[in-house]
Amino acid sequence: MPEVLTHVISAELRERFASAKNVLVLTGAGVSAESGVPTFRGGGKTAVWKGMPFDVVSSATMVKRDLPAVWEWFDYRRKLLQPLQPNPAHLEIARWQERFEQCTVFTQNIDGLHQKAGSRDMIELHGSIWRARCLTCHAQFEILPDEVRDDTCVDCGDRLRPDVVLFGEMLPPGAFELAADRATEGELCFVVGTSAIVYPAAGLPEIARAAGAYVCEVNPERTPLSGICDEVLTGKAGEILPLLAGV
Ligand code: BJW
Repeated sequence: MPEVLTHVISAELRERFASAKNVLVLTGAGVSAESGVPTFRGGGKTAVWKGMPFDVVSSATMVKRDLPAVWEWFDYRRKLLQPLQPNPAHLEIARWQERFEQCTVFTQNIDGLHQKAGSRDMIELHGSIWRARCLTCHAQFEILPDEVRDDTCVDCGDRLRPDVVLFGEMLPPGAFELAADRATEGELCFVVGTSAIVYPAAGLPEIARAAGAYVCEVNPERTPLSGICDEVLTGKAGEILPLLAGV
């Protein structure tokens, strides 16, 4: 027998969604879980690499100590990501960008699946696994699927590293400032598939709420942000977000 969906979207959220002009969406690893991308803190292949917890291998210290090991870890993950496709949650968010006057998507994800679903003008808070960056001149280079990536910068000759924000590193210059500005402008803020423990990204819904946005969390589990949300929709993003399509 097919599973009966019991998610209840309140009349208030329906009304706000129907009339909204400026919508914010903060996404995390959970939005890609139904596409087959492991989350960080729910177990799976992203949590440990060759015996090292991800916050050790994905760290600024490791880039200094052993850059080839960092590349090996990111090359491995890019290969796993390459065939994966956006799921109904990514597709619904991309449709919101067509529907609303302004819909800003802040993502902590580096997998590129929002863009594959058609999202545009993303604020990529933690960078992209599909780019490399020069250690010295910071020039950025796209890494195409199936491409043998370069190790050195064609501009200055120094070594390249993944263009991803690792633990202990600052976000890309201006990214958080832009995100925080946008967060103050939204009427409705969705927080989708993030454990909301990594800052400063997890601070964006708090900024939005303080500025008057109605904040709605979509997650199978409660998070430290659940308590400040106006509405918590408990379940998978790929099942819940499409329920708003007809609103
Ligand atoms: C579903 C689902 C489905 C499952 N549908 N949902 C204050 C105190 C202490 C430390 C700090 C602090 N402020 C800042 C820091 C340091 C640190 C930090 O926040 N640490 C905390 C852990 C405490 N922050 C930083 O280092 C940041 N930089 C910074 O602050 O610079 C200034 C500074 C410099 C030096 C020192 C101190 C400050 C940068 C953070 C960059 C994070 N980078 C990573 C790794 C990227 C590289 C890689 O991929 O390897 O980014 S960490 C990892 O966590 C990744 C993610 O983007 C990020 C967030 O995780 P996310 O997306 O929330 O995933 P999960 O797995 O945690 O959660 C998945 C959720 O989905 C769960 O809730 C599930 O229930 C749910 N779910 N299926 C919907 N179908």
